Parts: sequence; C-alpha cells; structure tokens
Amino acid sequence: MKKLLLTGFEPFLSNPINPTMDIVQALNGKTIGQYEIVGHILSVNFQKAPEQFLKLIEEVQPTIIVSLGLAAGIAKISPERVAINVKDGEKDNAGHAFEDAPIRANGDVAYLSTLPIRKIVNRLNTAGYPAAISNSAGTYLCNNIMYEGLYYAANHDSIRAAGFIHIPASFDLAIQHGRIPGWSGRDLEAAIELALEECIENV
Ligand code: PCA
Repeated sequence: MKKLLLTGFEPFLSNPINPTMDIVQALNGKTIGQYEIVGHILSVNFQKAPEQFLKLIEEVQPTIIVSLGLAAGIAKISPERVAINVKDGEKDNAGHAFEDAPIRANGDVAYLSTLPIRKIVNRLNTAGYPAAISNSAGTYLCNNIMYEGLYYAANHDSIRAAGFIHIPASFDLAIQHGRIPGWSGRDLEAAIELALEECIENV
C-alpha cells in the first residue's frame, strides 16, 4: 500500500496544546483510497526536527508528504504556497533562536508547494469548512519542515507531492490562550481528512 506521511508538532511558545497532535493521532493508520496514513509528531527544535523528519521519510517511504502546524490566531485552514530558505524568529523549545539564517547554505531560495492547494481550498469551502491559501509559512519551524520536505521531494522522484497546511487553534487551546478563534477538534480532523483525500485524488 502507498503511504501518505502526515506530521504534526508538539506544543511550543505560548501554546500549551498543539491541536495538530490530535489530528495526526486520529488519522494515523487510516486508509484513504490506495493510501495508508502514517502519522508522526515532530519536536519544535531547529536542530532535531529536520533530522527526525528526514529519518521518517526514509523509513516510511511515502508517496505524499503533508505536514501540519498550528498558527494560533488564524480563522481558516491554510494550505501554504511557499517555503523559503530562511530561519528566523522566536526561540524553539530547546531555547535556540536564529536570525536571518539559511536553512540550507546552498539551497534554493524557495520551493512552491506541490500539493493541490487551490483544489484543497475549494474542496473545503464547498464542504463548509473555511479555508484559504496562505502565501507565507513564516520563518519558524513550520517553514523549516515544509522547506525540508520540498527539498527532499525535489531530489527524490518517489515523492509525488509535498507541502504544509497551517491550522487554527482548537476550542481547548482558544479557551486557554485568550483572544484567538478556535475550531472544534472534530471539524479540524474532518477538514484535514478531506484535504488529504483531495491530495490523494490528485496524485
Ligand atoms: N507551528 C509553528 C511551529 C510548530 C507549529 O505547530 C510554526 O508555525 O512555525
């Protein structure tokens, strides 16, 4: 059976909950079409996460890679258009921060997502789940992992599509966090499952 590698992240910064963890756990082991979903959680650690991710890709040998991250404050499911070769911003969970640093010293400036991002957005909106393409994945861990997935895919024909989707807070995170919008965990999971279906149908 073909594999779709689905990754999420652990909690970080001011987010004591990362709703990507529940989604990944819920969808891990499910079958969609010809694909088995293989779910794993990555550290919010600039040193460890890329290593964990590349090791997972080698182990799982996926055909499709979809990585999820929390963007607390957004209201819509947001497939990312582009990953840039930049590390910058706040400290990771190990206390390390980067400023204006490249992810890969001689890497391409940027990679465009190879997931069907427009189709994902249209499919979700038609099903009643608010979604929109995002034109920046930031410069923190999410952008880093999206860049690494697309770098790998650019050098390995076995990967047919790779990319990243940012999700809003869940209700439980919104309650703890303050003034940010939240979605029910059930809707987050259903929306991501639909997005994965769309990826699989388009490969
Ligand atoms: N979101 C962060 C990193 C981990 C996560 O879930 C980001 O947007 O970079």
